[in-house]
Amino acid sequence: MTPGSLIVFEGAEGVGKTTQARRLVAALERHDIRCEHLREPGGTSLGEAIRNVLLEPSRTVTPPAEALLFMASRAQLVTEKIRPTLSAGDVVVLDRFFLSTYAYQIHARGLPSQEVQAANQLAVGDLVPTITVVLRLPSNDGLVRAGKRSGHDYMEQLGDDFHARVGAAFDEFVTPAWQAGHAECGPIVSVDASGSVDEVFERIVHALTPYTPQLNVALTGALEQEVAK
Ligand code: T5A
Repeated sequence: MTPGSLIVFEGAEGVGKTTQARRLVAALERHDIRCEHLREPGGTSLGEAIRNVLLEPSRTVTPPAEALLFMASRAQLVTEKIRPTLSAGDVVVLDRFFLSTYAYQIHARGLPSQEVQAANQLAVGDLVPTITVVLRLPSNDGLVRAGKRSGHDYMEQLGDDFHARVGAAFDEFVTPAWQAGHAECGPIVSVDASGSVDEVFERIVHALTPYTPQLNVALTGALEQEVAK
């Protein structure tokens, strides 16, 4: 077991993961808790190069190659950034992790689950998130939020059926039955991502507190600051 905490944000496109991850990091840092905010794919020099290949709108990469590129980015990130940060007792706030692979490559692309999970295990070893927060919105609402920014990247333009399968996968991952069969994922909580950024943040803090006792003073302080605004 590593001494730090690994808090993962997951969910479909545009549900507000990055916005809330930044918010959480800022709240923890205000209480002198050292945090590293990382993203997948990316977060290392190799990972960012892979991200550029994967998200380039006109790219041609086969589904198995796509899965292995996500895994290569992950393996590098785990070794180069996540494990050292956790070993130092610090917090990693991670924008997407292997639940995204389960949703996009296994459920939506239809790649064989055992092979993909085995490759994922090669990338992460015995690393299990402290807690994964799945932000949930109807899939089109997230795509609309994401599309307002600057057009769609490769994965975002894959069509309604693909994104409906992604959304259905995340709906399944938050159920107790699914989690009982996937100990490698650690605990997963579902948070309603509708409403304002402040409202969603408050729900996230409440969802985190049972799993992050060492951060609760900071999290309670963040909520008090919210009320005082
Ligand atoms: N992928 C990834 C795989 O297929 N397999 C894998 O194993 C992994 C790891 C990564 C892509 O790769 C795929 C999944 C993805 O398709 P990405 O850009 O990292 O791409 O992930 P996205 O989900 O596409 O990231 P987005 O930035 O689009 O979405 P976020 O982070 O969920 O949303 P965020 O915070 O950027 O917000 C989107 C917009 O909504 C606004 C924000 O200001 C922003 O403009 N917003 C709100 N608006 C109203 N109310 C709120 N409460 C709002 N919160 C945020």
